[in-house]
Order: sequence, then C-alpha cells, then structure tokens
Amino acid sequence: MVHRSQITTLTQFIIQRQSEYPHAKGAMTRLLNDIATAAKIVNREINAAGLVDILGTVGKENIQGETQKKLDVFANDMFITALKGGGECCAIASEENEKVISFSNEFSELGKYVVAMDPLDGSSNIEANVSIGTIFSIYRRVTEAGGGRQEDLLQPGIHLAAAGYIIYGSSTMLVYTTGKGVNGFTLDPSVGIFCLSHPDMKFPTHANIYSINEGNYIFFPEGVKKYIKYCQENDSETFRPYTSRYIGSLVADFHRNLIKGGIFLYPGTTKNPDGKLRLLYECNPIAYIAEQAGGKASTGFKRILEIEPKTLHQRAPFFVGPKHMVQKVEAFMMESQGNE
Ligand code: P6P
Repeated sequence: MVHRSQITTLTQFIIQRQSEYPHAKGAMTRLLNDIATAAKIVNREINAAGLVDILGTVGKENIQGETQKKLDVFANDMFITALKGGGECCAIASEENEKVISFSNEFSELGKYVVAMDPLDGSSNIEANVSIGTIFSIYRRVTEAGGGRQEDLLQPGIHLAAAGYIIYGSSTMLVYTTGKGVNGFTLDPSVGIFCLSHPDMKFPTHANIYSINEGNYIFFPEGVKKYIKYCQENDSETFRPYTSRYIGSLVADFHRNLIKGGIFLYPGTTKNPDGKLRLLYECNPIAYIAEQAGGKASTGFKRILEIEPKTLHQRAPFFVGPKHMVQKVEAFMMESQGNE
C-alpha cells in the first residue's frame, strides 16, 4: 500500500509513463482519462442505486438476451459518451450493443484507438450489493480512414495496446496495464481522484483459492472435474485443500484472486462448449492483465491472447490465474482429451 503523503494520481502516473513510449503524443493518456471520468460518474450512480429508482430493469433485453438493468444502460451510455466526446476512440464494441458503434467526425481527425468493453459486468448482482465492474480493451485501429470498423476490433489479444477494469466495491479501483506491468488506483471519492494504491501488482506465489461455479459440475469436461478434485486433496506442501471462493462477478472474483492468489475457471460445458464469457471484452482484457501480473490465461488448450476473433461477441472457455495453477488444469485437460 502507498502512504497518503506519497499520493500519485492516475493522471500524473499516466503522463509519467507516457515518457516511456517515445512516439506517444498523449492520445492514450487522454483516452485512459476519458475512461476514468466515465467510471467516476458510473460509480456515483451505483453508490446511489439503492436510494433512487435506478435499480431494476428497463423492461428490455440486451443482445445477449439478458434482461437489461437500468444501471447497465446508464453505464453503457456514459462510457460511449465519454469515449465519443474524448475524440481518441473511433469505434466501440460493447456487450450491450450487437454491432460496432462507429464514430465518423468530419470536423476533426478521428481517434487512433478502438475500445471493446463490458460497461457493467456482473450487473445481475446489483440488487445483492455485490461488487460489479467495467472491463475494457484498447487496440490501435488497423483501418486507415473513416469511422472505426469491425476489423479494428476483431484483433487477437496479443495486439492489445491497453486493458483494464474498474471494480465498484467497498472501494472503487481502476486497474490497468499498457504492457509494462499492472497498477491499481483507488478512487478518493471526497475529491474524485484515482490515487495509486497498488503499484506493480503481481499474483502472490502463495496461492490457494479456486473460483468456479461448481453448480455446473456434471456438465464440466473430465479434465476440469479432475482439477476440482485435485484442489480438494489434502497436501499441505501445495497449500491444498484450496479455499473455494466464487461470487459470480468476474471482476470481483478475478480482483480477489489477483490480490490473494487464486485461479478463476469458467470452462466450456456439454451445454455450452465455449463457456459463457466473451473473448473481446471479458477474457482478453483480464488475460492481458493476468499475464502482465506474472500469471497465465488459457482455454485449457490455447493461450487466450492468441485466439483470432471471428465475431464481436464470441465466447471462450476461460482459465486465468497464477501460472502454475493454470498449467495444472491444462495438464488435466490435455490428459483427459478424448475421454469425453
Ligand atoms: P454464472 C456475470 O453475469 C458474468 O458474466 C461474469 O461476471 C461472471 O463471472 C459469470 O457471468 C457468472 O456466471 O453462470 O456462474 O452465474
């Protein structure tokens, strides 16, 4: 933790880091600040949600067929408005929108970046006052002119320029990477400033948490079933039996595992072979952060960041956490391949 007297704000930190990128002209700095601004507004609404009529549903479904919460729509609108107004982003892929939102502005040069985002992940937990989050991926555009297009977003995670999440919890934090480590900033709500609180975040070597929805056990692949039993064996040398922790909100589960040391698993099942989590705006950004924090992220057979996306909302089986834990579940998956 950082002492209050040594406060580095997010803006100061991003600007300091900008100097490490010789060709940087400040666009990424401005883009990340645009995201932080929208996050503060969303945070205010979430904190007030229990008091005003912003809980509940808008009576519509999003393109995922999931009932849209008022806060889902509010968060989506806030991030789109901030990114469009900031001028550094030329297109957005959002969990809440079926197609790419493209910005074409004849008055000024268009932004060089595109953003894939889940504006409010885990929103089904809002009524239960469980921590929820925003997840974002930032790519450089690959098309030359005009508004951003789908091909600017359908890039593998290895091409990410930045990725991060905001967790709206007991405190609100913004955690991000631009490829040179992971840093966490805690919002001081009294002044509305994100302050560096978790510099250079890494998975702890002592890791003993596993996070999975065991209610789906009978639908899991053989390799996952074997891994769950491995987690439950009694072996003090490898800190087993592990502790089971699962809250059903990806950002909250991943953030806890990053801080305390643990693996998160959302496997494919016999019902949904590609699992539930979306590659572009859930798996890839979290995988990039995990790798930058010394961890690993896999489908059980393949590095998440090397998947070539074919569609905006495609899903992927997702195992993410400390390297040795992900390698262990991969070993069970390889060993059991073909036994299904
Ligand atoms: P399940 C929330 O709806 C979410 O997309 C992720 O935040 C979370 O990890 C997952 O779904 C939980 O899914 O099937 O365990 O309820």
